[in-house]
Amino acid sequence: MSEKLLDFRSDTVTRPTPAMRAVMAQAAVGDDVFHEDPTTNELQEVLAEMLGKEAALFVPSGTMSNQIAIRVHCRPGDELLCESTSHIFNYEQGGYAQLSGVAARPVPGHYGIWQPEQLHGLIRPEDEHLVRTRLVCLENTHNRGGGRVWPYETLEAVCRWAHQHGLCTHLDGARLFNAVVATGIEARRWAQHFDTVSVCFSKSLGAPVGSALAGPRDLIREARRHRKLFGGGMRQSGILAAAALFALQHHIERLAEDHQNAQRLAQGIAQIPGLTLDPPDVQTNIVIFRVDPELGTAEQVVEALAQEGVLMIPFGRRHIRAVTHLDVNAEDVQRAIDALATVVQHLGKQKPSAASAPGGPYAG
Ligand code: TLP
Repeated sequence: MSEKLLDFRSDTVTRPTPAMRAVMAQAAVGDDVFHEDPTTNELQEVLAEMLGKEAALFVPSGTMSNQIAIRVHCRPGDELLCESTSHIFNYEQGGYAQLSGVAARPVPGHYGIWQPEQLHGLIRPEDEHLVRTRLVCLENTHNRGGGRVWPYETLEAVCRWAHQHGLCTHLDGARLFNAVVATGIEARRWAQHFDTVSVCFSKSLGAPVGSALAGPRDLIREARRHRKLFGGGMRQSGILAAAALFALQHHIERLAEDHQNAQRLAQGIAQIPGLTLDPPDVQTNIVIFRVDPELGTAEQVVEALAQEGVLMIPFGRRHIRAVTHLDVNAEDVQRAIDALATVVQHLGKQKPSAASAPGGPYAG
């Protein structure tokens, strides 16, 4: 196959652009463990300002950023509330328990979004048998919810409830800037409702590595200690921070293109028999769709699609996720739709043998 491989598995797959590489190569650097890396210091200041927080800390990954946040807010024996499909609950190896002795109480939302009333009554009373409810974690946009943006008033109400009850709030804003572009609501307005906010540069913003945690100065000072403990103290990190700064300057507004491409992809998918969008509407750069069991499993569809040069990712047995990003354009989206249509037509025709194959790897 001569055509390029189209990678819709995640927005983490982007390669730094030549312009981004150029600023990385020229970045002023020093030893960041000595607080002497000027580019990292600049990134932390710029981001703190964008989020309306006192300070920020550059860290290697979104997972580390979330786990450090949990550790600054909680003590062993505390409990955090999070949405059942959140990244913190599902995809961080229960790091809150492994690393910080914290319990998590998952609360199911609607495509990742809660109604404030759902939380009423969930705070544990003071009793020596019980964990102490301490922290509420939200995710915006919500990955597993199909890139859903929290309705602003709902998010505000949840955080107000948390603070009124003495709980801390943390935002996993791995894709916060997608929510900013989708709604026109500035990052600092979203961020003002949270004690700490994590953002990722390595997802939709297109940087090769890095996330940051922002919050009050004393908490970020503490976060720095935990980063060192977790092995995340970096040295000439300015090379990476330069890419993140470049991404903040040049790659936020263009997220609108990714959102349009996701819309195009969703419209194409909706026309293909056997595939159903789930959630039915696409708000940002993530498209999740369901595969009719008659076609086989999500994994079978993804494998067949890869043969056509298009990569997507199975999300469970029935769902597939596709993410638009800097390295795919409208033409690529059309190719992906055509490839999906071809694959579905082919698998549909194979239906009788596939359905009757007993005990195969995907049986049941
Ligand atoms: N998400 C990855 C996978 O882990 C699923 C992806 O491809 O979407 N919060 C959210 C909401 C995320 O989506 C991710 C990564 C993280 C945190 C963790 O970031 P990293 O991978 O930098 O540790």
